[in-house]
Amino acid sequence: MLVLTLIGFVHLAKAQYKPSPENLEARKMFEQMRFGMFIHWGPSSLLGSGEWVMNNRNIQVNDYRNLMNFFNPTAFDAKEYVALAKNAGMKYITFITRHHDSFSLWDTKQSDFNIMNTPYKKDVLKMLADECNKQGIKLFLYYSLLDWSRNDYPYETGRTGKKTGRIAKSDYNSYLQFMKNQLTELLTNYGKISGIWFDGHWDQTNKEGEAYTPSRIDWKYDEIYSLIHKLQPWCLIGNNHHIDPINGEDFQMFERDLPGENKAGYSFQAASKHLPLETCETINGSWGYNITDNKFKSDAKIIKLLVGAAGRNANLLLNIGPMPNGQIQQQFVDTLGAVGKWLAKYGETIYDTKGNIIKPQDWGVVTFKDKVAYVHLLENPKNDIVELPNFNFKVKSITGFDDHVNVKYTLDNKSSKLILHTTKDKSQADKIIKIQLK
Ligand code: JFZ
Repeated sequence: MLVLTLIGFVHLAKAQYKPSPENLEARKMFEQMRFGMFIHWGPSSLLGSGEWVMNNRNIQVNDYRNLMNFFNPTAFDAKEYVALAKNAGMKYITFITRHHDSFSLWDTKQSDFNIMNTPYKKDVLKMLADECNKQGIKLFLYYSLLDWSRNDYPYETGRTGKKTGRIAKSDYNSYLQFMKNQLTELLTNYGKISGIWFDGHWDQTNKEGEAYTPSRIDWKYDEIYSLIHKLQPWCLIGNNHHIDPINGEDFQMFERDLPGENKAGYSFQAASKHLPLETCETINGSWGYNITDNKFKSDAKIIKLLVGAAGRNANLLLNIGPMPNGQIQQQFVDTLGAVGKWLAKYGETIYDTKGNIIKPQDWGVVTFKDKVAYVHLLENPKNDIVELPNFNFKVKSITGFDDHVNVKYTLDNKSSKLILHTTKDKSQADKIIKIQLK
């Protein structure tokens, strides 16, 4: 019995992922950044209907390949993209290298459905990676596990991309090898990669929210993840699988919801207490370029999202879907400019702060850095009273961030409740109050 138990332990210990020191350091840096740019772009952008157009219109693989003949993003300018992110106060970019349609936006030797075979003929990833390096922006790569074009992807058990005309029997081992080869290229030829953002796991599960959601295929994540960590130990792995983190992952992501919320219906999983967190959102409602989507969120709404994420100890990964020629539409540029302007003034209350020390409240959130707590009023407090429960700190001073004027407060030591007597102007996205702690 004892021997068996011991063998079991040894086995478990072996399987348990132990992040490297570089990786742990990278997680800390990831949390400090708080704001990143997501870029959904590729030949699907040509159709102006979002990145799911191949699936939604049941475009056959051979027909879809025609897009390669006229994807020619002559207005793409890596320098401009990176500068746009930087001026918005973003610290990293997560770029789509290959989405579900299977098109590769780099010079890959593993598939001829790639950017080098378009009239453009240039490696956009290389240009972007070099520019990120120059301008001090970290680069993360989105990589789809799901594929709507390849025959070896197990589409038979998938729930999307079923009508793209595939009939040959799939072969996961072949597909897995293909992914490993591509990931090896990505992690070898483009310098330091800060993270890989996987997506598509959910294609092999029942719909989110249904009780029974195991995957119908074994993705062999241990093989994929260990390859990545072997090639670049600091590279953070995240997977948009909408379930609890899997062994080998370094951060947890939420799609269209702040950690702990589930308005979009993808986030039934709880927020990890150990891993860095990230929420991704769109500026309008679409990831890839959508010519009719004019539901732009206001600048205030985006600022509230960013602050709401920081207050929950999470980063915000905000998306742009450039136009097919590589140009970025004015509405996105304007919003990013407005957020950048806000961050230039209030960045100290967001970057390198900790959230979740005081739980999010009806009126907003609190971020902490060193001996300071920043109270973010995102909604008008009822009766001009802002209650901070479980406030187990000593107060030195409480002032408005903008006007430096003292804020009236009472601290009930018995219940550890801090009460601020203040209100906020409706036109303000966020009113910040600075609490200097003893
Ligand atoms: C995924 C992608 O499908 C989408 O194109 C985009 O890249 C986004 C960031 O991530 O979004 C999902 C994930 C799951 C479902 C739908 C969209 N789903 O389960 O139906």
